[in-house]
Amino acid sequence: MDLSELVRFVVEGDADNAESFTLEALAQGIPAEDIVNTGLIPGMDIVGEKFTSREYFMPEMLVSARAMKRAMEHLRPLLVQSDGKTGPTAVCGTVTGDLHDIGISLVGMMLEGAGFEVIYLGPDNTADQFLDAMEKENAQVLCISALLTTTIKNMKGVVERAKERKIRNQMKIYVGGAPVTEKFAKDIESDGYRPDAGQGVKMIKEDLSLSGQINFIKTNHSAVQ
Ligand code: B12
Repeated sequence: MDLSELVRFVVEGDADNAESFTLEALAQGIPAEDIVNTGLIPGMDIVGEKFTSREYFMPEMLVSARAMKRAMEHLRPLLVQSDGKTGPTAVCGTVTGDLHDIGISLVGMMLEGAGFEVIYLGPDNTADQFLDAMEKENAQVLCISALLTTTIKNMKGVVERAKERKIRNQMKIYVGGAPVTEKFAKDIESDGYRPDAGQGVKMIKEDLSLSGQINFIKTNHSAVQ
């Protein structure tokens, strides 16, 4: 099957065809990861380019996002299939002001697939919302995402707030999203960055096995307001 057709369906915001193509591709044995990486994501990249060149506006971006999400519903069960072992817990979401939740939901799915317990907070979370969830769930890993140059600064706020609440050393904080760079991730003192969900999950797994998954949040630490 030619996945460039799926690219076109996403670009055109044709959710019905994106969905039926995805089902057909799965039936033909094309791996879910390939459908995401070769069909859906390149489609969204073209949508972004069209937005930049003012050929597309918000409504077009939105219908394309819906088409991608419709296809993702069928890929989710495959991406989250794991060996059933209960692994570490990860909290995932986008930072304050950022509604772009497709990428971070993919990160969450792939973490689940790697055996993590995932608490998915969705879009637009304050630092305290993230950190409250980390404490409530005794989570070890925090994955935060931002797609806007105006919202990536809120990632620094999450790291700083974890320090203020004196829980920074009890968790790993990973960052991602199109405007994020390796340098930015270092500057804000996060634990790491990767440009895509697959590489991100690999990094997190390697990191946790190196640090032995010990010493993370274990008590209900009260927040310093
Ligand atoms: C779809 C979309 C929207 C949808 C979002 C729907 C949704 N529910 O997500 C809607 C229509 C709501 C939207 C709104 C806006 N958008 Co918009 N949007 C996009 C678009 C086309 C695709 C984003 C996407 O889903 N990509 C596919 C996913 C899978 O990729 P991803 O998020 O990058 O995630 C991957 C990696 O980055 C990584 N990753 C992501 N997070 C993390 C976290 C960790 C820890 C790790 C390890 C990895 C990781 O893994 C993912 C998978 O491999 C992009 C263009 C683009 N190419 O990115 C513009 C884009 C991001 N949007 C843009 C803009 C300007 C806006 C608006 C401000 C427009 C407006 N005038 O109002 C608003 C802002 C709304 C808000 N407050 O957030 C600009 C941002 C420019 C900038 N430099 O800041 C872009 C780049 C378009 C452009 N070319 O100008 N948008």
